[in-house]
Amino acid sequence: MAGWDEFGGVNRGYVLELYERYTKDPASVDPASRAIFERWTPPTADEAAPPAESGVSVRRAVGAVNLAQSIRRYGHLAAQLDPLGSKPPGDPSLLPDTHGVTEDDLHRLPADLVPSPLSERAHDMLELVEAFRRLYCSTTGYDYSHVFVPEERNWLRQAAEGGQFRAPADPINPVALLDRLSQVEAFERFLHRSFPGKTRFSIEGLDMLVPVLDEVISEAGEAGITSILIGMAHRGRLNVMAHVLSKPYEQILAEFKDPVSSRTFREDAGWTGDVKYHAGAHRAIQDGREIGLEVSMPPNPSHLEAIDPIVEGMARAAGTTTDKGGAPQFDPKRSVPILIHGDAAFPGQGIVAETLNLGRLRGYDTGGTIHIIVNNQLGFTAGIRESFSTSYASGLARGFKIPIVHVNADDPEACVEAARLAFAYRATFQRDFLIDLIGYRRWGHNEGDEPAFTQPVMYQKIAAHPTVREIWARTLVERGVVEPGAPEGLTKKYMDQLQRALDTLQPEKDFVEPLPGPPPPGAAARTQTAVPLERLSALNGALLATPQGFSVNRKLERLRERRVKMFDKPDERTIDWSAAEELALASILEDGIAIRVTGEDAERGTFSHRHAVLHDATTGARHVALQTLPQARAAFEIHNSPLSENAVLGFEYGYNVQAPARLVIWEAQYGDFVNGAQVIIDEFISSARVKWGQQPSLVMLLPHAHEGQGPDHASARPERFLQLAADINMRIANCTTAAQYFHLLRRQAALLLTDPLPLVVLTPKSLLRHPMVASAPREFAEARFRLVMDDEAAAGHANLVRRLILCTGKIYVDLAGSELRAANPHIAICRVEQLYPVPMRDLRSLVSQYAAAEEIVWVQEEPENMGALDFIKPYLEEAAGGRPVRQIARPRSASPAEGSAARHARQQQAIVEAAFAAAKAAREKAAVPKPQQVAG
Ligand SMILES: Cc1ncc(C[n+]2csc(CCOP(=O)(O)OP(=O)(O)O)c2C)c(N)n1
Repeated sequence: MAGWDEFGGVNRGYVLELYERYTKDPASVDPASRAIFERWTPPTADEAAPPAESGVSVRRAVGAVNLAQSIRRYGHLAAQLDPLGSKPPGDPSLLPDTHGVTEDDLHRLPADLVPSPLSERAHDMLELVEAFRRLYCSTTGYDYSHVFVPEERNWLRQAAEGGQFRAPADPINPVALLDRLSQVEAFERFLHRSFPGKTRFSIEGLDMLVPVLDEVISEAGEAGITSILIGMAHRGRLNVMAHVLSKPYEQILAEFKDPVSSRTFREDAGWTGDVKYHAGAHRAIQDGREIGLEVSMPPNPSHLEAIDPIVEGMARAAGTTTDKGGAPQFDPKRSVPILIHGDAAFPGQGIVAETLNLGRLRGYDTGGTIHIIVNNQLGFTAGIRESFSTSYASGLARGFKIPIVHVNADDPEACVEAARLAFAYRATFQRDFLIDLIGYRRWGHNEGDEPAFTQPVMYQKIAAHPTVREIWARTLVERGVVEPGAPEGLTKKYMDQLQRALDTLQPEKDFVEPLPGPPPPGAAARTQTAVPLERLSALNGALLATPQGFSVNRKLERLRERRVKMFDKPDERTIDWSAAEELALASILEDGIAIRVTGEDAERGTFSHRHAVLHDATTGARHVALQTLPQARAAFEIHNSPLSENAVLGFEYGYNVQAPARLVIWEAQYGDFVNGAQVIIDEFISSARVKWGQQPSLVMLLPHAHEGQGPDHASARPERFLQLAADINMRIANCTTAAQYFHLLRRQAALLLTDPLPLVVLTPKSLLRHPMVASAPREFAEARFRLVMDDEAAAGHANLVRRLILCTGKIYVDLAGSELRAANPHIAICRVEQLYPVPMRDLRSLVSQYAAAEEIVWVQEEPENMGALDFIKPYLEEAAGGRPVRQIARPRSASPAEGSAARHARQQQAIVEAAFAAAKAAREKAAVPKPQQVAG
């Protein structure tokens, strides 16, 4: 027999209305409903229909139900969410009139028309509607209706209406909460008094952030979580560091004193440090448990929200085990990411949407993030209607089906309930939850800023508005929980504690900076990376094995057949770029180092070269050879990333710094797109070491070369990386053979723990399959990474060489493969395979070998204002010892490459011809027009 459940999540009022229509005219309802109604027993009075004695029509009963449902759905629009008292927008659907019912009707209808824990306690619909209003239109706005999964929606509704996360079911300790708020407020007041006008980005107006975090952390501890990662910007950061992460007051006060003389400024490491509200902090909580809880807040740049994907990557790494071969194991019950956003930054910064989009993807899931918008209703000077087009600052989260609770930050009990709800939902469904903590900003954007210039009315209100501590203290006195005067005693206690800390401060001693150790000099050059032929051959065999019955795509099968014979002739160039990569990764796994590879289409490879994941030609089943390798002693994972650079690169950065012993590789679709992640490169990858002491070792593979595909499929912008290169902060390579790439990857893996540095590799496109780029097996077994590569053809007659060409990357193949080469034995073509750190010793020794060379020529295919030219020229001049250094390149240009393949070919040919042209003629040919004068 059909019953209510047949209608799934549809509300009962609607069903009754539909049924009434059906009884009058069955054809007036849709066929699916008609089919159900044919088998349906209309609800009895007990169940739903208005009792006959109520005298209320079905239509009005439907209206009553719809009213109740509307309050559930839209009640948040009438909730008092703004502590400053602005009027909520409200909504007509919250009024009985809109639904054609009166209070009298409601009074006569039974409450259980709408099933709810609250209807069990209500005598009639009127009481239920009032209870709904008290719940849904209070200081909490439950914004859930966009959650599509019925199970989740029911859980959320049950949680709100059942009240199990608030007192009395789940009591809070009111005095402890007052104590905490006193501590939070005293900290800010003390800094305000002691360091007037100094920027601290006070938490005041959103003080409840600290108890909210306390609550989440304590729930996490009880649930056995071992790692909490908090990402947040400037606002309230000092307070959170002091109280949630237990950063000592002395250290914070010493930072305010800014004792220059005490700094162990280390010129060799280029240490710059960072402002105090960007620093990171870490706290370990043992609480008698065998495995404690680590709470960490990584350092953060000024760039708002850039920390989001980094925290996600850290949480993923913290929850992942990689100590066995196969795929890594991710356990969502080990780590929890908490992201604290600004109300202007959350809707404004695109990286937020990119990060939210990672949430449910296989390679990026972190088991749910707890988001908190610290909503002070301002973004610097901009107001709400200047900052977002959604109704709330949190609007973006709706599209990702993230439940949202808006909560008035002046209601401590409501805030604590929101925190509990967030954690419980995350623990139950492993999904994101968002708390929109709505408060205000007591001072200007920073403490030296005058907010009344732009928000005079708001700041008049704020000046007269009591703090949340005062409000809570008054409540507790009124409730008789604390004695009058006791709250002031708490504040004094904390002010005194801070004063003592300041009085006894020894700023130079108390100031501690997380300086990184300098990289061991020369470690990279000494690293052994060769792998014996037998070992390589065994790995190759294992990589080619497929599961019983697995049918490999026919085209791929042919390629794989070639690989079977790869080691038959150790001195023939049988190993191409992608085989070299796979062998490098396999040998690294055999060495016990876990690997994570991601990037757009990284599994197959943009250029259809990698095929790290095979798909059975008939069933589509996946086979990942690097996960079935018997030799592997650590886990391997590879994922196609979503179409993002900024968040995805940030995520890998976070994963890398959290798990520095694992090799993390990110590949750009084309190198050109890497500038979509410029913030991550500038603020983290290149400078985190000298600002914060982080030691990243992320690998970035950036396809780069001029191949006639237009301005946007040519350049990974090496000039940008070279401009950022300083203080030994990264390695930049542009290698030209498969064996070189193999050794480079192996060297990176070997140095992860002793000499970690990010590695930027400009990788080939068309050269992936070029015979000149392939290497012989012996080069894998006997050599190591060469920073510079001599010209083997010319080295035997170095004394005859009159022109020494130096270049990097693909142009080498164009030059060395040119038909002009044979006729020019007096020209040597050498390669700089590592651009940074500049291999000066090798360069000097190479140049001195060609003592008869009259000129050194740097040849590049990039325009003169791009590529390595500007960076490398001074080094070449130094190595040249007085001999002239010339350049041949595309003319200076605003765009990296030509939009036409024909023009590209002509330009490329011109470069090659210029490189081989007779000296004088070459100079004329290479002369580039002077940049035009800019008017004005
Ligand atoms: C990407 C970026 N753009 C601009 C800024 C400059 N800026 C610093 S704070 C701020 C306002 C942020 O407002 P909101 O997100 O609401 O946080 P609040 O400061 O109000 O807590 C701006 C624009 C920045 N830090 N980062």
